[in-house]
Amino acid sequence: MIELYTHATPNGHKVSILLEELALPYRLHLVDLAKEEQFSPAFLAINPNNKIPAIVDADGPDGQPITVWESGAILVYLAEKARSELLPTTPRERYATLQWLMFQVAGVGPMFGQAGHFTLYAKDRVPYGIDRYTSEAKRLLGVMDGQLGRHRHLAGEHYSIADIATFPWTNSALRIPTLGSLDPWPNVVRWRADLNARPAVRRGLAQPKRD
Ligand SMILES: N[C@@H](CCC(=O)N[C@@H](CS)C(=O)NCC(=O)O)C(=O)O
Repeated sequence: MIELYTHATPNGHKVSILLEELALPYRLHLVDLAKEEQFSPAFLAINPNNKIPAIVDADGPDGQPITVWESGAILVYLAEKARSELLPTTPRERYATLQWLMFQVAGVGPMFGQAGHFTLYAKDRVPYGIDRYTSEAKRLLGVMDGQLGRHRHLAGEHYSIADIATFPWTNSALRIPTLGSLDPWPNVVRWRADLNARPAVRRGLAQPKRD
């Protein structure tokens, strides 16, 4: 059984979507960020970086329990555990998948996150921060749109953990007022519709239930 420590955020949804796609049994533990539960000693013993998501798998690679945090590492771990083609084994497809996964973890997540922070949550209105992160979010959407105009999915024709990692962040992009709709990126809109139609994606997005 996999223990998933999470909250209803894009980074948390990546893991619940993949667990649903893989049909791996898991037990969900809500780490309520609004109550700062990520700083509790119990959670810090799991992830000293005080961020969700994190997993504990009682049946690790050597049969012993293993803890994994950082969403990208968790997606790789789970796909490999399940021997899933969501992380292909052929080298060319595998590196394309890891490349687009890292594009999300190092680029899309932090930049969309900052764009959301400066436009929705910053105590003071900081035009420099709003402009800087909005234009970087738009640039990244343009990169994705170009790739999705050439290929059905981010890493090529196959659906992969790179799509699963990126999709929830495009949901949060819809809430960034300086981005508004995703209509300027029609290939992203088409790809989002494809993913939205997947039952496992819908189930994963519904976890954990918001209070
Ligand atoms: N690079 C990390 C980012 C995780 C992250 O930023 N998690 C946020 C929620 S989406 C969090 O737990 N924030 C709580 C905090 O920073 O105290 C990953 O990909 O797992």
